[in-house]
Amino acid sequence: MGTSLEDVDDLRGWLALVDELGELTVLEGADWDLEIGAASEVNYRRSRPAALLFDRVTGYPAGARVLSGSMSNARRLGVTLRLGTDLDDRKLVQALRSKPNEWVAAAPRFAARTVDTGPVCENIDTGDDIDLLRFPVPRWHEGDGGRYIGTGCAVITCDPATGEINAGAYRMQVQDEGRSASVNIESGKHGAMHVRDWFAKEGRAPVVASLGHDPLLLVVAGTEVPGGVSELDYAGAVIGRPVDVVRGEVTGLPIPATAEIVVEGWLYPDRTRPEGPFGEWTGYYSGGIDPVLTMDIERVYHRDDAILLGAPPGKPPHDYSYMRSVMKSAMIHDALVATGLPGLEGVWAHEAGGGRQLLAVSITQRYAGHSKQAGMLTSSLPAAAYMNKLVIVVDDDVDPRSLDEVVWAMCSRTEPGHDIEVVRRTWGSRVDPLRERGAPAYNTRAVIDACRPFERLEGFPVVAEASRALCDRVIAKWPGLA
Ligand SMILES: Cc1cc2nc3c(=O)[nH]c(=O)nc-3n(C[C@H](O)[C@H](O)[C@H](O)COP(=O)(O)O)c2cc1C
Ligand SMILES: [Mn+2]
Repeated sequence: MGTSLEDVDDLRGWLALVDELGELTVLEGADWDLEIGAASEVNYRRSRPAALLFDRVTGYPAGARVLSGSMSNARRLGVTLRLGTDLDDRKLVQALRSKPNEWVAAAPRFAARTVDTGPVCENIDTGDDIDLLRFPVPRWHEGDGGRYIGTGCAVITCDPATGEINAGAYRMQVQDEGRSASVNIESGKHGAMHVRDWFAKEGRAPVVASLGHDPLLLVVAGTEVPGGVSELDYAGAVIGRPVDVVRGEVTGLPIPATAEIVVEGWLYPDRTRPEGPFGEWTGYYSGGIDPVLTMDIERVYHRDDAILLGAPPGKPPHDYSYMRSVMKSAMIHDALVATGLPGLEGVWAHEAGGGRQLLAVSITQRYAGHSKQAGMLTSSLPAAAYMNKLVIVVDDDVDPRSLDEVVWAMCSRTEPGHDIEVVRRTWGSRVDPLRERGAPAYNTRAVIDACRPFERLEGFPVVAEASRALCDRVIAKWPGLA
């Protein structure tokens, strides 16, 4: 006993603390083929999902493990963000207020620090020894086209001109019987721009991918940290000390020194493999099978008894939808504040929309047009633009986190004839179930003004619910009521 937040500097320290908090369940004897995935799904649909650590996976030695459900509640997400060991939903959201902007500002002071070696170097495989299937890589969903080693991963690239480092979670499917892995980077993502620039400059792109690590690395790689900020430095700002990295033997790219499993190699423009289908965060096998860039792997670094970090998406709620909702809500809130928009009260990125498609924003209206401005801004922010579908702007008496309240406001305050703005040919995705096969990845979105008309704020019908004072009076009279 006695692990504290300050002691957590890798996945093992994280697991020790989470175990002490009673938040970890170990499951033995699961098959990598579908059973790990289905058990994970059953788990995160419970009201109090645990973190699940799979050991003694069928056909694999004890110690070769897979973790899922790492951040599917407030307590474990709070631990991961080093914000506290006993946070609930409300306290976590409060503790996160203005943190994303602070972390962006602090990142340069916590730049990743190069060290000579680390636990990730305990084993380094090269040449014919490279075999990704030495790890118990799950086939997560019944309709998946293969085994995905990269779900909770961090794909590290650099800008060939500036050297700036990026880390993004881009799914990776095992290819060539374990010799290689495809890296599915959607266009417009920071990693995609690095790879494109390297192809133009040198004909190949250096890549490192961490496949098991402190779940904080998944948070920063898997959410929209602003461009120009290295996710590794941002993670340092979250922890309050720099992340230690060793330099890759082949590419020189930074490798988190305490990572569990890391692959290093190159992408080439003409080296692709058929990829997918995969059960996506939209809730569908929506990507189909497409050729995707596949890594030529030259090194596999792994700790003894390595742990793979899984984060399988699917129909929400899914493995990381809670994490995404909380983080996106905080990041979009901070990004809106940074635009100078007045009167912002709250933002919520709903899990039902995978944390992207359905955003609710509450404001105190200050002028005619304010509510539509808030909606249009939100929908276009770099923190929110990718695959957004609906932004619903509500007044400050409506809780943006409550779907019931948001829908009630929409039903009663939206005049569809002039309060729904449709914006076409916006930033969509290959995984959009509405996209026609082969069509470019645009989508269409709507900004819904569910605020009372500004010119009628005074005269608008009064909401029919008991006042706080009246409620307090009856509760004082019959305390058992509340
Ligand atoms: C578990 C997980 C899997 C993801 N898979 C992909 C993916 O396959 N392709 C992709 O482009 N984005 C994927 N994302 C979203 C990106 O990680 C996210 O947009 C992130 O901001 C990308 O980093 P970047 O902003 O530095 O490009 C995934 C996110 C998570 C959390
Ligand atoms: Mn980035």
